[in-house]
Amino acid sequence: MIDDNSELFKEKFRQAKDMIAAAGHPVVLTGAGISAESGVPTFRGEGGLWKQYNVFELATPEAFTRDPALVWEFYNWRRELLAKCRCNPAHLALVKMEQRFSPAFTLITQNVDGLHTQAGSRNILEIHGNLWQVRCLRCGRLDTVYGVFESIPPKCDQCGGMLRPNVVWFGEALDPQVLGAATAAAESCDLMLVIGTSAVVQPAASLAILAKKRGAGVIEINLEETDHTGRLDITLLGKAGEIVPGLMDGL
Ligand code: BJW
Ligand code: ZN
Repeated sequence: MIDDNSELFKEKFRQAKDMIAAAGHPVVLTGAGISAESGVPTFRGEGGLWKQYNVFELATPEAFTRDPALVWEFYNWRRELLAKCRCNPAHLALVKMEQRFSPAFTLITQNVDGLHTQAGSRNILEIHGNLWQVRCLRCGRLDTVYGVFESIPPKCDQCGGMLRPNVVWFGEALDPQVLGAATAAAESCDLMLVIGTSAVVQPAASLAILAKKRGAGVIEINLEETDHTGRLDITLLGKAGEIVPGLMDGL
């Protein structure tokens, strides 16, 4: 349910709809909150722990070097959980938005869950990688493997090297091509929707500020206020699964 049913919320919602309808080349930036209603745990909510481990201490190259089997156990657990999750009305509403604006539409996601692809979005920049992809540490081969690995850490079919999840851990550089495309989209868009991100992880968080500085209208949708709130044009507080379909209704 949209938690704020006040006249102010209705006015902001109406303004947001008008901004979307008037956009020429919009960008959407999503974070873990858009998948929360699909059952995917967010990072900084209650889902910040796995067993007794802090997920931020596992999602690092140092943790993988120290104990690759432990880190793979964590990723196997996430693979098992994610296999049961399905895209929700917010993901589907963004497919509708892409169809309305395509080809002048870019979806930038920090999520590694692949749910935007499952929903049917096409022009997606997965700036933190993808949980279903693996990369060989020896030969660099990229592969997509669904399901869990029976033997961990898993080995490359081609060269026998150790595989790692093809995601971006803290302290690692984002793929320069993907980040370059995301930055270019943020610099040149005339509207940005920022959905379900706590806006604390860089460089993703700066993309919304960059879009705003370059003159785009920027709308935030989140359950709660974030570091972005007050720096953007409109913040709509509520569930992405309810607000985003409402925004695209009649588009
Ligand atoms: C709902 C909802 C509902 C809930 N509806 N809303 C500048 C200053 C300080 C530090 C740095 C800096 N620049 C770089 C850094 C370091 C670091 C960083 O940002 N640290 C900060 C935390 C302080 N950044 C990096 O290390 C990055 N690398 C880098 O910059 O490299 C530079 C370099 C260059 C050249 C050579 C070498 C290095 C890499 C960042 C990688 C982030 N990786 C992770 C893990 C991915 C893999 C995996 O999943 O296993 O990405 S961390 C985690 O955070 C994940 C997420 O994509 C990311 C963002 O989280 P997100 O999506 O915002 O989720 P939450 O949980 O935080 O928030 C959910 C939100 O949803 C909340 O607001 C809820 O309210 C809301 N919500 N339900 C709507 N139903
Ligand atoms: Zn290999």
